Amino acid sequence: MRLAYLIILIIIPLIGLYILADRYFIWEGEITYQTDFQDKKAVLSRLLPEGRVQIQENRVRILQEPVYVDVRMREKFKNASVDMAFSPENTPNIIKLGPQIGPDFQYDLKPVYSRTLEETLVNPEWGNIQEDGEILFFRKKSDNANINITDFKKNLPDQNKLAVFNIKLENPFKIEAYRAEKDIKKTSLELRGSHEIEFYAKNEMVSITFDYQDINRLEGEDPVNLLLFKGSNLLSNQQSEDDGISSVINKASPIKTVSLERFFEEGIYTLKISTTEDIIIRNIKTNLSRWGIKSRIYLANNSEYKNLLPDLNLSATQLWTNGKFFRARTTHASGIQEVQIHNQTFPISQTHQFLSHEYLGKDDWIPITIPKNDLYLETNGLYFFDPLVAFNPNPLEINEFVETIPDSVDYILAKYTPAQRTNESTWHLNAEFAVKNAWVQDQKLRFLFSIPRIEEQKAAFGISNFKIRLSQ
Ligand SMILES: [Ca+2]
Ligand SMILES: [Ca+2]
Repeated sequence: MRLAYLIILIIIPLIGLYILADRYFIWEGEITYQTDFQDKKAVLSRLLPEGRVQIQENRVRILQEPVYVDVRMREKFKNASVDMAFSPENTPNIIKLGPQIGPDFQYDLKPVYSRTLEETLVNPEWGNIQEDGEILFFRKKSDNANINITDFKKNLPDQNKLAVFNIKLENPFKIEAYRAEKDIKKTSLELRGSHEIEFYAKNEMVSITFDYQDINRLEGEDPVNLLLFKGSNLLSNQQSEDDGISSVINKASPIKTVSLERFFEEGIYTLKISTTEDIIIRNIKTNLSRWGIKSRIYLANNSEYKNLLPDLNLSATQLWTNGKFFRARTTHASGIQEVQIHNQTFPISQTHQFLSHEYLGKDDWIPITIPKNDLYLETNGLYFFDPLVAFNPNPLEINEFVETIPDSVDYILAKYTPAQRTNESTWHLNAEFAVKNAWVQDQKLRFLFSIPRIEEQKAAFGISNFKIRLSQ
């Protein structure tokens, strides 16, 4: 009898207090939440928006992106460590995850999964060494006895032989037998919206001028920003104002000009033209002898714009690239066409849909012919309007487009935590995030999954358990 009283009066309230305390207080400066995403929890939301996921009996499958989960955050925490159990079946090429760090779409995303790297880990042709969260993959055919990551970084191989993942290396690119040009050459091009130019200069004065027009087809002002970078360092920033017309009048401004002139020490530089899609860049005039347009190009010399820009030259565009993976889209019926990529036909057969193409040959430089333009084209390299200015300053970056490692690549340097292969049907992903300066709203911190190309690849990311440990 006394024992029963003891239980009722002391032990049960103690258990209750412990449960409450566990929910509302933090033990030892850390707290762990977990969910299978089947139900909404007080501390973790489901994966949202609901229309992008499919709930199955033992897992939730992400089919479209982005999706997010809200984590309750009543206290300040410094770190979040995530452990996800997932199905390795039909995974997407890349998964990025990260906390919100500002309003709207500001997330500190980092790649937490790469199918290409996971496949390379078990590929018998490749060996690897792992040090401090970094992995160096090497082809077994080459002599790699006593290789280590620290020495490898000090003495990098030729960039044609190297691929990188989630890692920034000091760019050692140099051209020994280089002659600076003084003459300014004009290249006619018709580019819509923001573009980036990457170039090499060597102790020389460089002048770069763009002519552009504002077609005033979209609501809003159309300033043009010219941002110059060396690596991630911003060297200069200049802004040209809108033409004064921010409404939709479908009338082009007269030609306007932005230019940059300065001395450059030897190195690789990036010039970003950041603007709206009302701006059509008409040409570039420069004495640069090595330059290309980086990753994304949007060609505007199509009949769609002829009424706005009557002097538009509608002939086919001829480009060269060191890229290997392509994704393209047109937004107008007049852009339906057959693009030639190194003698292979890449049909752009419908509007508003991204189509992908992978070049598996061994050539370093690939010609691309775009008969009708009006094409938004992405690649993992540079585009050149003239093969004489072509150069290859960067190692191949393994991103969402790279599904096959080209034969020319002998080494891959990656900052990556491999998945733990718990058993055949369940693997685990582990990732750490700094959340000290994260954007917490209504005591909730949002984590976003960004899975580029998941729909296009008809892939899925099936999660059976999501665990997050927050610590101070
Ligand atoms: Ca506008
Ligand atoms: Ca305008």
